[in-house]
Amino acid sequence: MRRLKTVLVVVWALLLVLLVPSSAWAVSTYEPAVVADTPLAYYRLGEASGTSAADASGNSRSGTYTGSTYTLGAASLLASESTNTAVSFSGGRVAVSDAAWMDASAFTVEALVKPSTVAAGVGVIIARSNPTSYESFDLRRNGSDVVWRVMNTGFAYNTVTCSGALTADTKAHIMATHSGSVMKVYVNGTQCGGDVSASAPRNPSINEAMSIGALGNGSSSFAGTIDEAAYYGTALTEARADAHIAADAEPEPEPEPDPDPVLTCTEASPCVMTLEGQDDFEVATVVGLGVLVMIQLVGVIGSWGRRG
Ligand SMILES: [Ca+2]
Repeated sequence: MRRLKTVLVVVWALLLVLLVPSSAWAVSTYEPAVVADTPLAYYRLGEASGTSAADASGNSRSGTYTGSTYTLGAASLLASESTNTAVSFSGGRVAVSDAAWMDASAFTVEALVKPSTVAAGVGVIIARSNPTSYESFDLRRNGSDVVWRVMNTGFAYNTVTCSGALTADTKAHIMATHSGSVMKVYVNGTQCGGDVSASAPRNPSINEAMSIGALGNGSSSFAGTIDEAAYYGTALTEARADAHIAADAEPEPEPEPDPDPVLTCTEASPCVMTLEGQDDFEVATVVGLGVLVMIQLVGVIGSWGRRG
């Protein structure tokens, strides 16, 4: 009897595995690609409420939504994952307090953006700047250009400009790097603006907060959606930009679900029952499991017979 129970439990477990739709196991494909590059901080910006912006890097370096004009729960800019939302900015920002972990001598900033306008004007995507004057780095929109500028230890800016890289209401993946001596920008996985030689950045030696969506004093705010903002302590390569973008490939469309199976009488008197609306694979699976159960039952009955 115990053996029969074991067989039935196994059969039910198999049926459950087969019946749970595969979409229930769908997970983000972009997040692990980012985390694989060990970001110092990674803001997915998927909060539905509250003022804390969680850090998905595993380093617990949360930021704070601040300023009056930002909207949580904007449509995700990831093609592969709609459930982790984004933030629509128009004056607010995410502030991340100054800390020693920001003081990298080589670094990368990355985000998905969807500007609501590319008209003349500036909108900061990610910056590390103090409220009044000097700053460390600043990735921004200027009109339709992407501009990456980093202040060096001589208090001068080194700048990469990607002309006309942005279109209004169109998403773009942006990665900007500083190796300590060379700055690069990749928009949608393609380098633009060329290699720019740069002096050593001030970044390792300053005490300034980081902010997403505006400068640290709230000015030069970005108008539009920002998503999946990350900061790394190394200069990532174009191959990694490509890998992140590839990881965000749109999922295969879900196949049309089979209609509920229906048992119908296809011939009257005597009634011949037909199972409709079930594809061959599922019918074959059920039949196969049935055969397995029968084999086990025969074994159990046989062993009872031998005992008798
Ligand atoms: Ca997100």
